[in-house]
Amino acid sequence: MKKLLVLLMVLVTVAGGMVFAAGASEVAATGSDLITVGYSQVGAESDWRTANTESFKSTFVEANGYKLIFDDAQQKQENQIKAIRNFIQQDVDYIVVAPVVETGWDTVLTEAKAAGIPVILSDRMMKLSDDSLYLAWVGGNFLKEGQDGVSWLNDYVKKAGRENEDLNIILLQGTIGSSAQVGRTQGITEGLAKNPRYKLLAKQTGEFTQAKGQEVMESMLKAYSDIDVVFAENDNMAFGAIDAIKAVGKVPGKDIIIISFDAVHEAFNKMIAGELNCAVECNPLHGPRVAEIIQILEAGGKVEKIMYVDEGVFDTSNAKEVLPTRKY
Ligand code: GYE
Repeated sequence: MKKLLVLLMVLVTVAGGMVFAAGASEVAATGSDLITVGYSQVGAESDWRTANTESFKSTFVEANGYKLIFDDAQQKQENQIKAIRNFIQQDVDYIVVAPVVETGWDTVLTEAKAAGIPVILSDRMMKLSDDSLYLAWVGGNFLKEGQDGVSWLNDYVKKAGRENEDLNIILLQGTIGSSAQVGRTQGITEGLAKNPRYKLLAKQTGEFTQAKGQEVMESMLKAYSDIDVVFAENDNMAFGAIDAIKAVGKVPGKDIIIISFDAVHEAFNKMIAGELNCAVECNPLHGPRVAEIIQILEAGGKVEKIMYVDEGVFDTSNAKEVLPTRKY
């Protein structure tokens, strides 16, 4: 029999600025006492997603007192709904969901509630008719990320002395209806609208994938001859856009300014190479954060309903020095 000593302070602050309230307790973990967690993952569409999956798989291991049932929904909501129903059938202790889109979850979460299984949301948010259908959410502040991207552009324009220039802008969006897309698009478009010099030529989804990002950028380059700035709602779409820009003989990072979101390892390499100008951070390492929530609940404690992770902004000026410290 193995005992896991879990010491929880009255107030524990964990990385990312989340604050929990809890009491001190001891959780016994034996073969049969493992906490079973079903994780419904969106898919494997990006480097961010791969890092997120790895974070859950390396956290929810037997040595830490867990049995993880992992399901990859391949970016399809119907697969996620099936997975959640499966978790309910298997009577897991906790259901964790990274929802592909915001809407359409009321029925299945009502089923989880009726079965008495707590639901924790991670990464993207849901829009529900009844917020008691989930216990807590932890993830990035997508609206703020979008705003931060525009602030970076504002600073760049000032420093480069381009204030009196009209700038033609393209927005490559993520999966339409996902809270990462909704928040970032809102932050970006509202921010751009404040400056009459910014002309948003077009916005279109690249589904958060490199291949689609490249394809959409190719068609944008055909439709518009004078693109100055590209916002890509994740790094992988920016990588695709970089390839498309090179293919028409333009220099990414110089002829066309590129701003992306996530700040994965490869984004730093691209910033060091001068091909990507700015990467707004979105931290995918939610495994330990969700585990912390579960441990507090197991100890009879309470957690905040909404927990945002602190995130930064990186660009070509600091990429080289920051890269060695990056964990994803
Ligand atoms: O930006 C993207 C991924 O939901 C924050 O999903 C996440 C987004 C992330 O595919 O790379």
